[in-house]
Amino acid sequence: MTILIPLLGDQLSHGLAPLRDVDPSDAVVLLMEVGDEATYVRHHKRKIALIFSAMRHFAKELEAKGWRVEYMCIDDPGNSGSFTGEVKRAVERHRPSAIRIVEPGEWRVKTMIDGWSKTFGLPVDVLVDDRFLCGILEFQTWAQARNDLVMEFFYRDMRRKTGLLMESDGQPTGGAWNFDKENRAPPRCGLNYPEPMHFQPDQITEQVLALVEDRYGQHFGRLEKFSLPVTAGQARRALGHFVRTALPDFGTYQDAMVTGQDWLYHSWLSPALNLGLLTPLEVAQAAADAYAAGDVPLNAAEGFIRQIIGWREYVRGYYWLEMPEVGDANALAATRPLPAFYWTGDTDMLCLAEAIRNTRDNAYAHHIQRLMVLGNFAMLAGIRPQDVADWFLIVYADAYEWVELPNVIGMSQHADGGRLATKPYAGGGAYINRMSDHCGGCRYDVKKKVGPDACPFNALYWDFLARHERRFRRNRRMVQIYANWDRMKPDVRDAYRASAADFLAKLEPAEEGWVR
Ligand code: DLZ
Repeated sequence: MTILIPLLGDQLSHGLAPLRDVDPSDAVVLLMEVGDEATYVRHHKRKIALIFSAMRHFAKELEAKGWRVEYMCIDDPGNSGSFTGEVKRAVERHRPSAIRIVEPGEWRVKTMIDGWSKTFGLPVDVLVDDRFLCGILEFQTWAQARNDLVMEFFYRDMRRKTGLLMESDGQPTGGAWNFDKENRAPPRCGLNYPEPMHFQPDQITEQVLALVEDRYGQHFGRLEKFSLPVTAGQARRALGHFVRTALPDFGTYQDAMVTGQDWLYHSWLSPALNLGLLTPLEVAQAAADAYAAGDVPLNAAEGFIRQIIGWREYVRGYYWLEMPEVGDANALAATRPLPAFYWTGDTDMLCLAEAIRNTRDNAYAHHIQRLMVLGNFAMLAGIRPQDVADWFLIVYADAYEWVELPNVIGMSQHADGGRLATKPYAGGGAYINRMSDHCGGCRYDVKKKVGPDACPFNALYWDFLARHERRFRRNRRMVQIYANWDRMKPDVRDAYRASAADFLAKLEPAEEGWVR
């Protein structure tokens, strides 16, 4: 009897659970390009192209390995446009005895799959996604034993579990778990930024690029110079290239921002990793091996490995622990719509314009652009967190809800009331000036505190803290900040608040209709 194995667009791993322990002659693997997934939010054109191209390449690789694959192209006649519709048609074609699928990456898709057994009258076997190092249930057990979800302790457990950067006596390599104090250097003159590995589109990718421009041409973003890896083989080459050329300086400069430099020392591997072209363990192992070989310093290897086996696994656990309620969380009662410039890039604030340009051109921005520029501005300005979350989900090629929502609602917008981060990630112009070269070329003056020429981050920062004083004043990590506020004369405080109000009153909202 035939088993139907639907594979979703971010499940492109040859070692995926339903592809193990099954005789390929007993199974039909179904990959589906469906309109609903491209438009439930209007994803960046480059993201859609990446997923379709990677899916098409993966289907060919499966066929070459002897699997019977059915591939539904977006423009196939009869394509129903949804996962459930395509699985229904496949069930009618093949009359399988069961469906086998890996748990999906979004709550929305999980609720679809939960209905399949009843709809199709078939057993639906939903397998654990063991590409992740920490299972959903394992994280729930970890979380239940604690009052607060401190990532650092979770990360240490993951280090012990994987043995990465661990000594035989159970102690962390180098005598410490974390070397972040060495990882906050601002950029300096004379640094050479290595170019990440770019891949020339092949015929499959060229076809997809034309199709996406034709169907989704009105979506945000650019397709020109598409060069992302679309196969596991390419992704592995990109990983090796990153480890050799950028990882040695990744740690030291991971929070730096430089005008015109879109990657600095970041890996740009997250799109491939989150599609399944790479596994988290092979990525982290490559960094650990480079350290063991003496090719990269410990602060770089440890900082990178923490992102992969610590933060990435932690936010996935948090997502499934807190959904669906966290999707609507708005602890700071932020109601302002997203500003239009998040789509157009049309702002005089150079740090924001640069981050949005990178986002539009590459469906990418690095971590500190996302957190301390785009996210920070949205939180200070009181933008509705669900607008911010949808924007981040749309514009980044690596964004699936399991990873994007905790990062936006929890970490960057503090909309979960501090469940994920004990303090809001708020910063004024001084932070951006310290960590970037943007302010020198900006029409705003970062040294000015208030008025039309002052960097808007300065007044917005103090206005945010004043607006949420009752919530944050007693936060132990913010005592010093409020002591500074208290030391200001009342007219200085009033001037900050008036300057912020002037700026916010002129903020043009994005046109309605793009947000869910
Ligand atoms: C994001 C996306 C897009 C744009 N298109 C498809 C698609 O046509 N077919 C598919 O299988 N997956 C697509 N995806 C990724 C899915 O949205 C993703 O697999 C689910 O949200 C679960 O994480």
